[in-house]
Amino acid sequence: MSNINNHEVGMNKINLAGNFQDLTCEQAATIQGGAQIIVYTDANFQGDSLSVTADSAGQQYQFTDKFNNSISSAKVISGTWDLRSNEDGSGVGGTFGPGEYSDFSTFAGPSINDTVSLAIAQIA
Ligand SMILES: [Ca+2]
Repeated sequence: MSNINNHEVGMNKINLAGNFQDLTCEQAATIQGGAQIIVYTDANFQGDSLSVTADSAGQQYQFTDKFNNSISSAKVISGTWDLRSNEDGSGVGGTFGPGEYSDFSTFAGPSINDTVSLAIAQIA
């Protein structure tokens, strides 16, 4: 758990708590189910893969070994994930909701291809 750069995370948590009673049971179950992202070292979901899960907002995962500075595609199964190039949460990065991201080298702005070192669960 970290407090780095997490004003947004904190606000999300407050909003979730405040709105909780308005959610349907199904929506609540989805949120309580946590966040999951699967990362791949190559584009198009190829190469080595790693599944990362979080059960609360703000949880961080630091990539090591062959996954550090190597991720080139990802699938966000649930939650929203902030991917950052530096281990302290700074640097280039992006926020990814549920979906498939087949090639990190094709996004607009500074490329995050082969740069990601940290994943932060924004909503879980
Ligand atoms: Ca790569």
